[in-house]
Amino acid sequence: MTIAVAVSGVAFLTTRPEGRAEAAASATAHPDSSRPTGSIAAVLDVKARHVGNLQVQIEVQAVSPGTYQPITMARMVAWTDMIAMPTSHRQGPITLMEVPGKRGTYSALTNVPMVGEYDVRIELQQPLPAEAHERVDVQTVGRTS
Ligand SMILES: [Cu+2]
Repeated sequence: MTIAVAVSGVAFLTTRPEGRAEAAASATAHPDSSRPTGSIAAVLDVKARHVGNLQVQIEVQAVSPGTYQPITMARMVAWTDMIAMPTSHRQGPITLMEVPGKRGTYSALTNVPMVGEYDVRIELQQPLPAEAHERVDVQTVGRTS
């Protein structure tokens, strides 16, 4: 399990009205965090596991920092890349769908081409940008781990 924190950028804040709204809301919630840039935008808790037959189950919980309110109706994608063979079979974007009944939790099931260790990169695109990484070890094809 990885807990990653992403930071909102200046470009995002100046080009996206909802980015400004989010920053304003977060500033209200945390009086001490009045910094205009570099404020924490989202916390992504990423889990990735091999479920057998080269299939990887990805689950991500997205919450607002401080309040830990689930971030719902987000647009989120994943990329997988084999660590020992960078970019040779990179896959994505893989769309993660919000799990019914689990607000702020997103999941996807994907295939990797061969046994090995993979980097799973999660990209939260809407309503605010955030990124997180998790490693998953995909061993013998039939194994469930
Ligand atoms: Cu490979």
